[in-house]
Amino acid sequence: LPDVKDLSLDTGVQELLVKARNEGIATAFDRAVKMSQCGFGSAGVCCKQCLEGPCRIAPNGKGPRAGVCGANVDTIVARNFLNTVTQGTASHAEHAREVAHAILEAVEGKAPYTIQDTGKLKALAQGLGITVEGKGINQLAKEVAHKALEDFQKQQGPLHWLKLKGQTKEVENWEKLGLLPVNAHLEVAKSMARQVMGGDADPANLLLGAITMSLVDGFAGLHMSTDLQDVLLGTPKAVKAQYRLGVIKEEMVNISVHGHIPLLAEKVVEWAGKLKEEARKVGAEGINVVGVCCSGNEILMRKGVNVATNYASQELPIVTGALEAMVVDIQCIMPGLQTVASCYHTEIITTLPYAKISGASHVEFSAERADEAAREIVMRAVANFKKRDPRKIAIPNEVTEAYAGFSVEQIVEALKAVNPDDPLKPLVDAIAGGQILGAVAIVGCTNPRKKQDYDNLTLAMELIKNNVLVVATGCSAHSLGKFGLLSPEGLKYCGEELRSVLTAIGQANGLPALPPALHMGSCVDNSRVADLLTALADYLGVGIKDLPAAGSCPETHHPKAIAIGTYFIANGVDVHVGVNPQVSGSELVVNVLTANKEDFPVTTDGLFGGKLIYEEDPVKAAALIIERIKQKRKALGLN
Ligand code: NFS
Repeated sequence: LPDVKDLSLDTGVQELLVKARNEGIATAFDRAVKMSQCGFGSAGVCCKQCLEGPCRIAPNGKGPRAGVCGANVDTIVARNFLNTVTQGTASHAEHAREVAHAILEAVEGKAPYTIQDTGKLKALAQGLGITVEGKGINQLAKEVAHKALEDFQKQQGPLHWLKLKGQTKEVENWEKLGLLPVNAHLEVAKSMARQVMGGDADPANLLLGAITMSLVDGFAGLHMSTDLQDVLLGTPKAVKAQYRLGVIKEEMVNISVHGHIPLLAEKVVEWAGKLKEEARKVGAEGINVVGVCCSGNEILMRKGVNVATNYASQELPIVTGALEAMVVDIQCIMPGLQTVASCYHTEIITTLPYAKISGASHVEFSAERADEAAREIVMRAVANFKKRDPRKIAIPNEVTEAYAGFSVEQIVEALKAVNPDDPLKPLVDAIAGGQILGAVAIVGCTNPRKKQDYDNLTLAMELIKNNVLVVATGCSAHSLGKFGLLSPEGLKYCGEELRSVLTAIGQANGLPALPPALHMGSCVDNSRVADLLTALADYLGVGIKDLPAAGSCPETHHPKAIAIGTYFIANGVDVHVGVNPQVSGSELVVNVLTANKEDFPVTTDGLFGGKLIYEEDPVKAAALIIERIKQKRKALGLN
């Protein structure tokens, strides 16, 4: 097995990997070493769509050039890509739908939540064409939730949320190309139908299908989730919190929340506060909730809850021996958690009827049962405190301070301190003047096949050194948080000009400076990144595709990340991935997704203005991104 130093940059993770190995426990990092990657799957050339196969087309030119049905490698690779995007989209759309239902149940008095951001609710209602005057908050919320649910039902016209949130010039382009999605469920079903044996066999058409699917992801997934969550749970404002495994406290009952849809996580935080006394009865000092993955992001953004770790090392909070419960909902939850937990006193608690793990406990969560379920989960954790084995406890002690909570509203608020009448102007001026070269969103995951946090951090460092403004979401934001880039301390890594801009904005707000990377939230909150780009494009009267901006997912692992990336490409934003996107088996697909428009007849670059950049080395990737940013600056007439 490799040295733990090569598996993660996080010394706390390294420490616990050694402990796990000493105790004979395998983690994702060690499983990744033992599991060799299938060469056919890696190239995207394996087809499992029917029982004539599985068929595969060898990338080296040897063997059959078509499957039994006659599908060639381009069809197979394009279809597999569409499948990946569809999986990601389905996850995000279900997320949004759950929140829409929760709002309905809340305003009907069936679920214990109350609308938190009435201003945002009214703005949403207005944008959706709902009459606002004379209506109470609950009535408005109900109508907005109904509009949201129509995006899962209606049979004609584009998604409401696309009309609401799409940038005008980009929407015109999608319409011209006939790509506008109608409803999320319809499009997911249609995508599955076109992937079926004997369905769509035209690779270019399949890739356009992936674009439509990604618009569902962006609008009925990301935007709708964020918008409705902000209405129901509050729009994030700047918060300060701590990162790394040291946030787990030996004297406390520790509960980690892990997953994605914040309805449950919020309630666990609430009940942990209410049940402190129960913890004292079992000899603990209190109850400590820590975040993992995107549930961690959600409660960090809204409640300032500390974050223990991100995706690849999600098993390691258990290895501290001091975690009483890990409560999960859906997405990015390793089934291996239960195997690790069975070596400790930790209880893994699943909560959704369609996302269970065998051997784990199950406490069913729904918006209606939110209080009951959260109470039971916290009480179980409290009861587990006494089951600890003191000989197994080892908590790494490092923590890092970080700021988060940078919603677009918060960013605009901060800019207002510089220019109250025209808040975007200071930002646009800094970009136009070259103090800020461009903006990059570092997004997405960590992946046990890559040294954890290393690529996310290295890429961010390269960019800020070159005066590129960095915003971050998802598990990559956690990577930056762990190593100081979400704190003003990290300013020392910035180029001089970027540092002076961030310092000036920070000081106008009574802070020493803004951090070099702004944490904008979970993966669905990539919608906030899109909102920011839309605001800048509208301000300048151009398309998003014209902005000197890019996205990067250096340590990609999930289909959701591919769906989000495709959504940004559809908006004209270049998207870098640092992990093989599994399309290399088809030259055609590779060219459509990655070539410059001058170099191939049909490309996403030509159709939308954005392309996929695949580069595993984060330093080289940063150079490629900066190069494209400079090209876009030039096209805008900027130096
Ligand atoms: Ni995004 Fe968040 Fe993390 Fe990747 Fe998974 S938790 S939704 S997919 S691994 S960033």
